[in-house]
Amino acid sequence: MSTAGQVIRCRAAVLWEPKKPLSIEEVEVAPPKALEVRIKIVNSGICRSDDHVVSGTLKFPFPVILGHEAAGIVESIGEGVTTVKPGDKVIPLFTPQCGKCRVCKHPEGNLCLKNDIEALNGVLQDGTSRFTCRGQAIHHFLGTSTFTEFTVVDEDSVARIDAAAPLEKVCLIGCGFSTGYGSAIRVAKVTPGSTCAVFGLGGVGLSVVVGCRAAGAARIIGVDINKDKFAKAKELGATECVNPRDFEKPIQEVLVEMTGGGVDFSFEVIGRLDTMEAALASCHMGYGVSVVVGVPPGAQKLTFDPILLFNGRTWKGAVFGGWKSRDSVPKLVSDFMAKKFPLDPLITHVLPFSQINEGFDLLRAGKSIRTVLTF
Ligand code: CND
Ligand code: ZN
Ligand code: ZN
Repeated sequence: MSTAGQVIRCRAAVLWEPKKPLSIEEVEVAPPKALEVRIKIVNSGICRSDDHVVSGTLKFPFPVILGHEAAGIVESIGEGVTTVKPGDKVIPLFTPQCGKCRVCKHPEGNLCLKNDIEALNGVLQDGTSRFTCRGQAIHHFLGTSTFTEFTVVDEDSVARIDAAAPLEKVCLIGCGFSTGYGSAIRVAKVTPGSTCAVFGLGGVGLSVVVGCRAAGAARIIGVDINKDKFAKAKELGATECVNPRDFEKPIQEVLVEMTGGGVDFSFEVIGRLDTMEAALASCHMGYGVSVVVGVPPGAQKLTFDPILLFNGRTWKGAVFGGWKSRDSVPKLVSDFMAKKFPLDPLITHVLPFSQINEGFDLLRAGKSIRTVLTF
């Protein structure tokens, strides 16, 4: 029986307040309004950005349904929706692409002005929520909210993908893989023969490694305080790995020595101020480029020596690997299916949705790269 036009009651993981476990609750999901799409989530990965909200590092309104790295099937569409239809396989997009704003029209920009990444209001574009639980409205997360059996997103926050795509794998294209890979090939524009340093070898950092290798980097140096991450980094293309805790001197000095002056490209894929500065200082003067990929901890400011920039280094950053989301996600899915890059090595755990808190614990303990939840 069709559920279109009706409120759906289903399970969702609600975070009522920071620093608490997620709570699996029965929620009501309202039908999509005009230019909105209701999606049945099939698989969702757990990304560190979700945990940043749980830990309080990323300030967000509560209660909220987190999750922003998923794949699913369209259940129903609101009035005026033309780009997806019920039954389509889709990936929700935490960076929308309206196609009309100044950023969308700029050839390089991807942070569409319809995004909720800057304001963190926790609502859809019309300013309201489609979720309620125990009589209370629940916030959306970055226009996606994928830790739920059903979600509602704006039409410009969803991409239709190949009907043959394996959702349990391509869900990583919704965030981790695309963010890392794009940071290397689109944002830094890594060049053949270059030397790269990747700070943080989680799901996103390892995807930066994959991107550096695809771009033809000759040396890719992985940097992590958890040496258990090194084997996988090497499998994916890192030529060497270093643990800052093995050295007396700051890691930037180690990298400058290892590379005879500094790397061509560095990436901070952790979300810490000290490693952002270390990554910048690891770049060669005159031309080095450093990319901030890790989410900056809320309400903290950086002080650093501007001579680092004056001497010709470039410091930049981007969300979602700089990809224009609706244009790029279907192509990335096709590229995966054409075996242009792997996703399997990033998936270390698969758990039923009901064990979502276990998935978060694995991430916090440094034991998982990506846990994929099955609904
Ligand atoms: P994950 O936690 O899996 O990886 C981080 C890695 O950093 C781990 O392997 C840690 O051991 C390592 N680490 C921690 N502290 C240090 C340190 N001081 N020095 C060296 N290594 C350290 O996280 P993830 O890969 O899922 O995400 C990484 C970051 O990317 C995180 O901040 C997340 O919020 C962010 C991100 C950004 C975007 C975007 O659009 N730019 C999208 N999603 C996630
Ligand atoms: Zn993410
Ligand atoms: Zn736009």
